[in-house]
Amino acid sequence: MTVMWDPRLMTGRAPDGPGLLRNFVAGEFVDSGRRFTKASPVTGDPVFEVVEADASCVDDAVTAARSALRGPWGRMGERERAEVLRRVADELERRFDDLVTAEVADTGKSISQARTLDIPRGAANFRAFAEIVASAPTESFTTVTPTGGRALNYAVRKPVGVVAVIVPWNLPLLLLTWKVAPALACGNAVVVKPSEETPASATLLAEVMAAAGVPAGVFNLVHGFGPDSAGEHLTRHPGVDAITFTGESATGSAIMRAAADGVKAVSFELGGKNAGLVFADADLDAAVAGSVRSSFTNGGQVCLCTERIYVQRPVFEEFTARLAKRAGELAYGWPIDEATATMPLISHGHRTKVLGHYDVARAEGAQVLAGGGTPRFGDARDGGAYVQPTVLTGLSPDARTNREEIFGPVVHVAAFDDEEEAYALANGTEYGLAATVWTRDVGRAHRAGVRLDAGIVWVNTWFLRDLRTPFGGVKASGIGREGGIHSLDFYSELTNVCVDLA
Ligand code: NAD
Ligand code: 6OD
Repeated sequence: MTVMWDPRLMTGRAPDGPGLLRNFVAGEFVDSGRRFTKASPVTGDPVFEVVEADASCVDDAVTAARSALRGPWGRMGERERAEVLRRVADELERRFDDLVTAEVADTGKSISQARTLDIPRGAANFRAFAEIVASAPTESFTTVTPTGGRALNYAVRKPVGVVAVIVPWNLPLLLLTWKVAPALACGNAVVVKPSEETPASATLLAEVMAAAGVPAGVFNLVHGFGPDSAGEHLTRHPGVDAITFTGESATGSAIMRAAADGVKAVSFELGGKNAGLVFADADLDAAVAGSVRSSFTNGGQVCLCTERIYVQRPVFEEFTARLAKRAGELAYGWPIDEATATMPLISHGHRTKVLGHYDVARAEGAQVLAGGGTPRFGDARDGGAYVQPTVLTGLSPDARTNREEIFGPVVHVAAFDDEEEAYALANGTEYGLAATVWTRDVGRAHRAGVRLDAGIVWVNTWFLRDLRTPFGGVKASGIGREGGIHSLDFYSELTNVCVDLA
């Protein structure tokens, strides 16, 4: 049965039974291999059946991508490709309601977040990279030759080839389009593997690609898991030229090993243990409201979420009490209620992991200032994967709770005395994705940008991201930068042409 995108999917029910989501290869939906069930995070009930791509399906997808590069797609100029990207954005906007249904059905996130962030950002990625590729600067140099003449050097941007795009479940369409849009803008063909937890919006994206006139084989989709499944088949495939991956740091290591065989280029956006620094001179209302957002948005399941907050001692008690109160007041509700501010975790497996971290924190001696357990609803949501938004304090910087990424709605708060100590605490982790600083001191704001070991430093805000800016992490949080022209550097190869003008 094909999927009807019935809005009741958003409440964790498939009224006519779970619809079938298939792979998309060479412009056709294909049904081969085993199937797996996708359960709703809201109720635990099955919402989709998904076809798992086997090695032969992945091989077909890579072959289709390679052959698309030899067709009309490979002969298009930047401006024509930019026009195709704009048509994809138009079509994403036309399918807006279906995409919202798909995203909420897969993740249990609130309909208001899907409507204001996930889906619009998906379309915005295509519009942004249409502009960026059409206006990318070129460089040329003249060189004096040994005979006293001149030579002209200029760089030609070419596609890398077949790009494997592997993404996680937290912001499924947003993170997928953030990679597919620049890859196509640069003239590549892609084989995408969404998370096994979020197959729906990627399947809709395949329909969107076909409707927007993207040539067959330029966009291919394979569903499945990582090891011994579609993910590993893809990363080990000799026909893949480059791999762009967002997910856990440990998975990044596994993919890097697989990529080593073919010396494939990699771009990695990985895990984090992001710090927030609240200085005594901060606007405390803004710092509390911003920290609620940065800790609990999307159920704490954003790589950029804050899991450690360090507060300057004079305002520590007040800030911590206000944060804990606000965490306890976050509105539970069904995803389709506009006022809902919480969401379930993605799966029961992930809930077990997050609750395990709550137990570790208690065993380490943490004080639980808010949450710490699971909510009870007295309805079908009791079958879902909910946990309470949680605020902890009392642990040392080297406690497991302060070192390991939890990826749930939980934050630990501790005090610091001076700026040097704040930077040392924030930097005292193997990760380095993002940091947030709350201060009114302009000098300190700029110093923090230099002193913090992170790919992104936000001052008096959080998750405000211009798509033209570089994005990525340092240390175990990633390799490389995507965003704006930095994406073009990963998704294209530069050939320098040197012409002797004598
Ligand atoms: P994950 O690493 O478990 O899975 C991500 C994707 O990789 C999935 O599609 C999965 O099927 C696939 N995969 C897993 N093992 C693989 C293998 N051996 N070979 C090929 N593919 C494989 O991550 P997740 O649980 O889906 O997502 C949460 C993680 O993602 C967190 O660590 C979070 O911080 C990180 N994340 C990082 C960013 C960023 O921009 N830095 C953004 C979002 C999420
Ligand atoms: O700004 C974006 O669109 C972006 N790349 C966000 C990443 C969020 C990670 O979970």
